[in-house]
Amino acid sequence: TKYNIAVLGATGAVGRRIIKLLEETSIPINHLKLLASARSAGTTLTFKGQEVTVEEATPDSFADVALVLSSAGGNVSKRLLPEAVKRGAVCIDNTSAFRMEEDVPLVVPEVNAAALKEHHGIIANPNCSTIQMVLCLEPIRRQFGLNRVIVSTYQAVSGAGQSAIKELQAENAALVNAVSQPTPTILPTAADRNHYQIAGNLLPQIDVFEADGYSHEEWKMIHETKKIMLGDMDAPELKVTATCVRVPVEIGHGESVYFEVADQTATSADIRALLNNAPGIVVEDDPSTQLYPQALTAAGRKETFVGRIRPDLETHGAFNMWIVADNLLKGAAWNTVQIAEKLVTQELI
Ligand code: A2P
Ligand code: 11C
Repeated sequence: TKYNIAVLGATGAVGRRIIKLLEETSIPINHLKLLASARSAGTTLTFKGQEVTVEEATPDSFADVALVLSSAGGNVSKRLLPEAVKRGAVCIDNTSAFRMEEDVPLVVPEVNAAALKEHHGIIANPNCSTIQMVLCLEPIRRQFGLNRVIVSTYQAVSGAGQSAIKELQAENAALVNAVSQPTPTILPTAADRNHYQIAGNLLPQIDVFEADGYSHEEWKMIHETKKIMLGDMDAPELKVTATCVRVPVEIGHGESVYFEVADQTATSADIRALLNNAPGIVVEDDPSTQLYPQALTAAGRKETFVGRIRPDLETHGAFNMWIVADNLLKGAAWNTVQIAEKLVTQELI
């Protein structure tokens, strides 16, 4: 079988990378449809050396489409994906629109590919900062048990889309040229009222705030982690807390992760060895040669990088580590294409 595939949000930061990854995929593709808003209808993008015209996404765009890879924002997903499912398509959605619905698998293939079997037409791709963290925590949880996680993130602006990258670049240029700063319109999030400069700055807000004082990004890291690793978004047996911070970096989310395991015999050498053998992870960890993951070296790579693995000096069974991944690849486009490949090989489309 060859599949008709649609990329929804094809012109975006994630969509463009999905197209690129589909050039190398093992999935047999019959026809690739590129969908975006009316604004970019008629423009072209390249797939395998051929120009493909971008079309405006409408419900009827999905007739005859087997698989939709979607990254056009939550509202677009809410409006169009049920229409795609009605027309027989299976959708992999990069937004938070459906992630917490009971019958929607939330999948990182290396962690919980088995959950794909339960799908009812929509599969959710987790939030980028969640993906890279659970990828590294799951081998540890399986081997040693996991009681508690405290994470602080250092997230690149590309998580907020192509327009946020442009905003950082314009602000950086104004800094370098010592001219007045342009008025920020996107960051910390287009969905909130106030916008602040990110160049030369740190913003402890990603997404909007919840009533409890946590940002929605922090909420996602807590509840997505529990759903992916334990199958229950409120699982009480694992405690997770998060602080999410936007940094003036274009690509590559960093995370400082403190975790407590159940098995008190675990050593950092054990954890390093475990992560070394885990799929999708590259250990870069040698203080003697100053080897550790960096945003610049992780950008453009599909793997997740981990280093600075060390025991807490005062709490037994507790460790710290530093994780970096390309938020647009493993955090989004690559994880989505991996899910698509699994659906095809497991005959779930
Ligand atoms: P467009 O380029 O036409 O605006 P990013 O996350 O980088 O900001 O990209 C968002 C993606 O979602 C773009 O491809 C954008 O298309 C697409 N998009 C935005 N609004 C809509 C819409 N109403 N219908 C379909 N696609 C949309
Ligand atoms: C960011 N993590 O860095 C966000 C982007 O729920 O898919 C992804 C938002 C999401 O801004």
